[in-house]
Amino acid sequence: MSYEIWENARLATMQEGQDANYGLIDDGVLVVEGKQLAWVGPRSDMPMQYRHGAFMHDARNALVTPGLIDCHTHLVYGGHRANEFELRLNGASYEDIARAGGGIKSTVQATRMASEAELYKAALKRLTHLMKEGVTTLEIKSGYGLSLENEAKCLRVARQLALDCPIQIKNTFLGAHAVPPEFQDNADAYIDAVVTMMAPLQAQGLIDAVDAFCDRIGFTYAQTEKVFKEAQRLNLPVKLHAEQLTDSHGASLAAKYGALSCDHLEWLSEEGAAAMAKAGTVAVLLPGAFYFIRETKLPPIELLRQHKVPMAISTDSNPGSSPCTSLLLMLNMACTLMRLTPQEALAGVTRVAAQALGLIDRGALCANQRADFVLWDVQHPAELAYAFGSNPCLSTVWGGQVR
Ligand code: DI6
Ligand code: FE
Repeated sequence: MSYEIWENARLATMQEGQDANYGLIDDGVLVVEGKQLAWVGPRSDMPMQYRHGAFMHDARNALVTPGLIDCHTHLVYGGHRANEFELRLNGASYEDIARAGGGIKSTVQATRMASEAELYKAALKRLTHLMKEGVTTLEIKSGYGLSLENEAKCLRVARQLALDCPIQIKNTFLGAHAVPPEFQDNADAYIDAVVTMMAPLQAQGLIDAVDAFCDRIGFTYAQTEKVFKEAQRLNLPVKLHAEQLTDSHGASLAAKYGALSCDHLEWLSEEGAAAMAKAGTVAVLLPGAFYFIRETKLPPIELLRQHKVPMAISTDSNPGSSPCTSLLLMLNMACTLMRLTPQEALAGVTRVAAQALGLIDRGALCANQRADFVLWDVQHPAELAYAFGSNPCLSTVWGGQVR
């Protein structure tokens, strides 16, 4: 097979250990073979064998980073919640609205009413926006259907998006997101139903991982563990919405089940952080939700650093707490609101985000990784986190192809 060579690139390789300075290579070359990177490095070191018969691309001195990875989204849902945004501006809190039957439950109603085609159309718009900013892999959670039939409907939409669009999508089953109206006041019975949904969804090829919302407006520690036990039995990896509104010890529980990630984590304790470090669980920080529901308690970034828990950043794109389809904006907010360095933030949407999805074939620019990369109209990678409200993406290469 012949090679395609991208030259005149300034590379931020984001390789492990090298990202003290983003793994920067000033006059860099990427050699692509099929869907993979065959060689990455400075032009002066490139073995001549690759040049023979290769197709050449001029990156025109663009900055090149790995394709961005959005590792926590709820992209498929019906309707919107601008009305609740108004209620909150008139004094109600996010939790007040949830308890009064709004919140997640109102989106569940809209999602159940929507046809598969309507859900697809709405999600495609959001996906297109993310892709325009260089997102090449993302996760989509269910969790607004809350019955076998409606969860399957949403997960099929996510699978269809992946078939139709140049992007890879990981599906996560979040049946344990909220208690649906037909199980009102009987969360335990609903959890039993969630447990029975997993095997059929897996048999239909619709799920890659399992998530739950463990919090005072979500599910208890014991209920969450029931879900995890079944996931473990089915060999499905788990992750958790943990310690968003309270310390419910979700992080320790998730770590006990070898979770890929714990997400939100505003109320994470030292014990939780230590457990995550030991289990190799990634902390997924969601600055959009922190900002939009006006949290005042920051996730304990210093604690995560001390315990060497890898930090990923994601949009949490959803209608209630983060109606956001800009991963670049999250880079900026992770720095301004949560005080991550631009380098930590960029690792958080590339290498560490890949880890949060259990993917080892992407997230950095080096040989044998997927040829997923983005050309940016900026001089230095810190600019990606620094500027907000603009999109410097020039083009995106996904699996070796310009998309
Ligand atoms: N935490 C969140 O931030 C989203 N889900 C969750 O468990 C919000 C979902 C929503 O408000 O619709
Ligand atoms: Fe979420």
